[in-house]
Amino acid sequence: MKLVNVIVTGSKSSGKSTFLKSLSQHVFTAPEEISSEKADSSCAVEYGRMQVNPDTFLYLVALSGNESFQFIWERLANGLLGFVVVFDAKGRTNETETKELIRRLKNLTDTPFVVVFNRLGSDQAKPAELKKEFRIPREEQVICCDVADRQSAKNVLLTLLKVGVKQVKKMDGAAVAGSAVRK
Ligand SMILES: Nc1nc2c(ncn2[C@@H]2O[C@H](COP(=O)(O)OP(=O)(O)OP(=O)(O)O)[C@@H](O)[C@H]2O)c(=O)[nH]1
Ligand SMILES: [Mg+2]
Repeated sequence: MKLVNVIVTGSKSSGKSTFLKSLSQHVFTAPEEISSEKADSSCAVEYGRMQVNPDTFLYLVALSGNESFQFIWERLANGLLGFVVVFDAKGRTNETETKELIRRLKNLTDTPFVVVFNRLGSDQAKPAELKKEFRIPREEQVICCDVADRQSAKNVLLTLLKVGVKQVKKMDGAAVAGSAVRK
């Protein structure tokens, strides 16, 4: 049996649990909260489980985006497909915190990530403008979504996979270019 993880993160009330519920056959919360001495606080970790084929389970792990809980990322690194950062684009609360989270992700890891602009109305800023404002490296890393809608949430996972595939292709290209230079 194979297990793969996706970390679903973001600020408080951004829609992480709703995203899990839309996609998962089972949702459960870890019995004990994880504490962080750094912040002198604790956070609950929620898991959503999806069976993607007879022997593969995808675990969506909802975690606070607060820096104090970043150490959990390393513990989930085994089989980690990537990160989904959820931002409540309707309320636009915790904007600074979300920008900081994206900055940390870019600096710390090459693991693919996508940023979900949850509940972005048509009258609000366009994804390209948000990409710029939130300093998100690539166009395909930005996705508008209503996390309460299963199909919309599914598109987020597909987008994350596409970002990962594109990154791998780019690495292959770089390796070929490198070997050409060496010859
Ligand atoms: N209609 C709709 N409601 C949403 C959506 N996303 C979040 N909500 C509502 O927004 C609130 C917060 O959503 P949650 O999914 O609990 O957010 P969270 O990020 O898990 O929150 P915390 O775990 O407290 O940090 C809930 O009342 C949801 O019903 C959405 O895409 N559509
Ligand atoms: Mg939650």
